[in-house]
Amino acid sequence: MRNAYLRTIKRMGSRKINIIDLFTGMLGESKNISIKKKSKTVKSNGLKTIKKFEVKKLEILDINGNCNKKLMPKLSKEEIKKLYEFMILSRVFDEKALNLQRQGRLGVYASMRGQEASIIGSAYALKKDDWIFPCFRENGALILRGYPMHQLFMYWGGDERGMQVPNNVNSFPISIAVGTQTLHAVGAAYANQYMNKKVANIVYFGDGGTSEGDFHEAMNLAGTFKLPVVFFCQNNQYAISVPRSMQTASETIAQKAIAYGFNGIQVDGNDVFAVYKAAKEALDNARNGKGPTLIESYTYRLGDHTTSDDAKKYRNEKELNEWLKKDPIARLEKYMRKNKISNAVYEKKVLENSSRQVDLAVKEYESTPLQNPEEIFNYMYSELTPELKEQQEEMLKNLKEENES
Ligand SMILES: Cc1ncc(C[n+]2csc(CCOP(=O)(O)OP(=O)(O)O)c2C)c(N)n1
Ligand SMILES: [Mg+2]
Repeated sequence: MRNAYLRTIKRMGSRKINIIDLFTGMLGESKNISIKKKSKTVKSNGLKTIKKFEVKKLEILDINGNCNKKLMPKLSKEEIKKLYEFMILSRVFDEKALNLQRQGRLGVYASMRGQEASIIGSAYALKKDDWIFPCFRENGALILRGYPMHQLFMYWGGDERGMQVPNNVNSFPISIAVGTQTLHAVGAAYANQYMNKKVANIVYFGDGGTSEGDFHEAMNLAGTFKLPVVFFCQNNQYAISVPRSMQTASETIAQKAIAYGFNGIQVDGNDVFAVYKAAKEALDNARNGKGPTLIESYTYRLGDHTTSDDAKKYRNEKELNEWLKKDPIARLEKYMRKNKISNAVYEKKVLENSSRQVDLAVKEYESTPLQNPEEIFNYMYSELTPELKEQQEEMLKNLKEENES
């Protein structure tokens, strides 16, 4: 299917030249427009270049754990350890969630595997008063912000009380509806600006989210009003089974910011130092009245889209193996060992500590009494609509009958 698609694109590519030939011939402007068939470039004489744009990519840590010292952000050894520990905690949480789901102890779950640097590097750059607008793939960012893990398990287990965000965590609820959270973030950023609060907002979304109208409206508003918001796109190369190449004709997602009048940058999303540095600069700019930034975190989803998916049906093993070599955790581990920040004993301790924390969270999740079914009617309207009232009565009647039988 993919090959057929690529063949069609190739055919269209060679036809393009003929269409341009036809077009210039029709206009009789062959003197003004020259077409080099071989290089396929179109040169227009007499036009002024009024603006040129560049798209930059930030890379600091390579797959062998070597870093570009000139670009390295200021991070103490303790801070680097914190980044590592949250990345491991995210992976352990992830593995537990996937296992629970397979055992029927959790609902659908969206894995972060492979995106830990992208998620943790960006969230680590936040200040306590900043706000985060997550989609469904940023459990690690929420954990880093202090979101109780047992509540995340509750949420993924189908208990909406899991998304009752604690007062000490500045986060909006997880947004399953793709792209909608970009508008929430921009609204909040507008409020922050209006109230002169020195607070930044970060909104997460995927490559697929950039095809939503909401994303473009949010970008436009943020650019126009110079709002304190960071658009953080986790480009993990797929939106369920749709590859990034079929999502947009733009060569990068970062360049989309240009059209809206602000900075866009691509970062190696598997390089925690690059992600942290880009996010920190963007968040500082937002807090200091310098407006929004779009960060394209170029990464890869190593797992399935969710537990309801089987990525083997649309991705080949070769591609997966190439990305496995870029694993963000292995890369950071190599750097830390080389720089004597870690050793095998420390790594073992981090893993054990993470497992302990996650196991405790599972215990708390599973020992929480189930929600009363009646509550599903309680939180949307202060007064129920007649239809909902009827449904509520019917449900209560059924429950009563069930209990009596
Ligand atoms: C508005 C809306 N349309 C469709 C869906 C179904 N859906 C859930 S996830 C997803 C793909 C999202 O891809 P991307 O934005 O790249 O994020 P990723 O899952 O790769 O992290 C779709 C289409 C949805 N949840 N919301
Ligand atoms: Mg995606």
